[in-house]
Amino acid sequence: FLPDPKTIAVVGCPFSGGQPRVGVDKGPIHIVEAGLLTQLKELGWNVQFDGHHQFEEISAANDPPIGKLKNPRFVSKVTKAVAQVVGDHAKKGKLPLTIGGDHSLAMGTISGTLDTYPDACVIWIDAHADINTSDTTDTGNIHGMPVSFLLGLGSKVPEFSWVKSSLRPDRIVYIGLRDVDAGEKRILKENNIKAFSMHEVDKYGIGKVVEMALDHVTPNRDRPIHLSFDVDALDPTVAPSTGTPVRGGLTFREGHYICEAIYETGLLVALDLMEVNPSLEDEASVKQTVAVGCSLVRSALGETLL
Ligand code: 4U7
Ligand code: MN
Ligand code: MN
Ligand code: MN
Repeated sequence: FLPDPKTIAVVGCPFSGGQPRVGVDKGPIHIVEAGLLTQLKELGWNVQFDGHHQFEEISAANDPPIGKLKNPRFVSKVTKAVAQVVGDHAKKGKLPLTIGGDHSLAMGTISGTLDTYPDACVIWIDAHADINTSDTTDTGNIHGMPVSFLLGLGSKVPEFSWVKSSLRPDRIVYIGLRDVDAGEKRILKENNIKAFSMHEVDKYGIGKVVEMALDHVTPNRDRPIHLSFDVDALDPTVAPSTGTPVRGGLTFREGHYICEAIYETGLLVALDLMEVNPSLEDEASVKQTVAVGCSLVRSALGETLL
């Protein structure tokens, strides 16, 4: 889908308004400082980086909850702007790489992708399903809800009416799930959404799981793929510095295998790397998590072992 010469447009999103823990906004800054842009150039890509995304803060005082949703105006404003930026890059034939920041940003990135490629499919790598609706959420944290907005589920929240809610439930697939709320389990079942939890990863192995996931969303291997990777999909021993760690996650290799296999399809049109929080855990853990984030991205963009 991408014209030559191939260009990555890096969108750094220092945003944490979709969840309560400070520091996830520093994720993109650390990842870029670790040398990701040079590493991608070494893989043969043109790399465009216009600086980290700038946005005006809306203070909590001016942003009271709407229903249960926390910071709704701030999240809506930032993710809407990100949708515009990602969509503009994609329409110019570039591959947007969005570095978060919290996962509410995917409401924006995937809206931008769907605006450009209406038949795109989504591969969502995460410990969590992020499919709570404005009705089912217990926490009110919008990083746990982007998928429901993209599918158009739950009570409508006018603030988010701009979100592309045209994603079909059979065009998204999950890998890595292990902490799914009761309400989310119901939503997944009711909508027949395909999910490979850690149970299926253990049972079939990651190679078979990725093949089955691709068979589900793009049986003929012809649909554009948006890969949204939450670093908390990895086991906390591999990626400790993240806001909602859950034990029993993907190994280093399983995470990289997913990225490598998706690159090999030649169908990848957009990539998110989310939820790296450099203010959590000790310095060595931060370094490790940032380095793993960079190497996942390199794998998704063509780095091979041989
Ligand atoms: B992440 C949670 F309740 N389900 O809704 C919620 F467990 O982007 C967690 O995947 C959401 O890190 C995690 O708040 C969002 C909770
Ligand atoms: Mn998660
Ligand atoms: Mn997530
Ligand atoms: Mn998280």
